Amino acid sequence: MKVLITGVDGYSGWPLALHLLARGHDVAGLDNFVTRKRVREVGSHSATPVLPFPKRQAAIEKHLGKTLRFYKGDMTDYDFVKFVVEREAPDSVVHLAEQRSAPYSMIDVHHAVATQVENVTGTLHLIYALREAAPRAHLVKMGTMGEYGTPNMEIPEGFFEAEFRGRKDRLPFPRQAGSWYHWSKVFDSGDVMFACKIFGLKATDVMQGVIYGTRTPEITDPALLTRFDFDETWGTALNRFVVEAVLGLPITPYGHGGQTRGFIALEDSMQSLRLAVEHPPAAGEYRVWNQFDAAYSVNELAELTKKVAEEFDLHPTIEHPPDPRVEAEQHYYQPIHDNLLALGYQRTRTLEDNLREIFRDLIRYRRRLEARRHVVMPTVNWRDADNRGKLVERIPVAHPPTSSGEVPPPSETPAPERPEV
Ligand code: USQ
Repeated sequence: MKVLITGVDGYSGWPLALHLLARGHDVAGLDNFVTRKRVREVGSHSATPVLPFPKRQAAIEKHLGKTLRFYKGDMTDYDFVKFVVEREAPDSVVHLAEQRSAPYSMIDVHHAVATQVENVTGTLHLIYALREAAPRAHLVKMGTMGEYGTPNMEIPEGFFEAEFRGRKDRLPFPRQAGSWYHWSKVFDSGDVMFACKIFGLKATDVMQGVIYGTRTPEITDPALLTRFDFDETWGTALNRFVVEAVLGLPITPYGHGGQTRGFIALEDSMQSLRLAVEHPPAAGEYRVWNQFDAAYSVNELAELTKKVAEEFDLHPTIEHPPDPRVEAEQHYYQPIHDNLLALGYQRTRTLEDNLREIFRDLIRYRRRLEARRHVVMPTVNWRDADNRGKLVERIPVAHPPTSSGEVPPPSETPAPERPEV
C-alpha cells in the first residue's frame, strides 16, 4: 500500500516508516523538524543521537535497501499539505505531525495556543486535502487515551449506549482531557468524526496509551535509532524512570503515584498502526481504537524499573515529588481494548524484557544523559499560568536567553550530534 506518514522524523513516525518499508509498503513522509527545535528550546536533547534527515534516508537505503520519499514543510501551510497529498495519492495517511507533549502545552499561554492552533489546523488541512485530492484514502489519526480522562467507570472504544429519560442512543463517550494538549486531540476527534459524516472520509482514531521503548526489530544499526526524550516536558513516564535510574536520580512517580494509564511498547504501537493501515474501514466510517497493552499505575512502573535496574548494578531510590499536574492521583481505570485484539494484535514481549533493552541502550548513551541531567526533574507546574522563567533558567550555555529573557529561536539546522559513546 502507499502510505504517507506526517511527522516522520518523530519518536513514532520514524520507526513506523522503517516498519512499513520492511513489510513491503511504499512509504513517504513529511516533517517540519519542530520537535528537534522544541526539545532544544527546553534545554534538552534526545538520549539517542538523531541524525540529520538526509543521513537517516541514506541509512534506510543502506540497511533496508528501500527508499523513503520526504517532504519538508508545515502542516499549518495548506498548499504544502495539499501538494504532498496530491503528489503521493496515498492509500493511507498516518497523521502523527502534532505537538505531542502535555507538559509543553502547559508552560504558558503561548505554548497552550501554539499546541491547539497547530494541532487542530493541521488536522483540518489534512481533512480538506484528502477531500480534494485523495477522497478514498484512509486517515489513521493519532489520538490519545488521555482524551477520556479517568472516569469512574469502564471506558469504551469511542462510543457507548446511553439512556436518558427513557430514550437510548449510541453516543461519543464523554471526553475529560487533562491538559491543553489532550484537549487539542479531543477537538481533532470531533473534526475527524464530522469529516467522515459530511465528506464520506474513512478514519481510524487511535486512542494511544503512553508509548515506551528505544527499539523496534527494524532498528538494526545506530543510524536507524529513533529519538528518545527524557526531560520533564518531552519524556514520558516509563522512559523517564529508566533515565533517572541510569543517572542515579530518584525515580519520580508524582504525588501518590496511583495515576494509572494504558502503556504500549514502541514495537507494538508500530504493529497496531500497521494493522490499522492494512485493515481500512468502509467509506464514511469513523472508528475508534483504544490502543494499549496493559494498564499500570506509575507506582507499579517505578517498582518494576527499580527491580530491573538492580540487574544492571544500579540502585535507584523511589521518591514522590508533589504532583506538578492537576490530575487524580488514585482512581479507577478500566478501558476496553477489544478492536485491536480482534484484528490479530499480539503483544511481542513482556514489559520487563522491554525494560532490560531500554536499560542496555541508555547505559550506552549515559554521557548524553549526564550532559542534560538538570532537565529531568519537574519544574513546570500546571497550576501556574507562566512557567517560562523556570525553563529559561536551565537553558544550556550554548543557547543563552536573550537580554529580553526570551528563549532564543533555535536554528533551522539540527545541532550536530555528539558521537556515540
Ligand atoms: N508521571 C509521573 N512521573 C514522571 C512523569 C510522569 O508520575 O516523571 C505521571 C504523570 O503525572 C501522568 C502519567 O505519569 O499521570 C503519564 O504521564 P506521561 O508524561 O508519561 O504521559 P502524558 O503526559 O499523559 O502524555 C504521553 C504522550 C502523549 C500521549 C499520552 C497518552 O506524551 O503524546 O498522548 O502519553 S495518554 O497518557 O494515555 O494520554
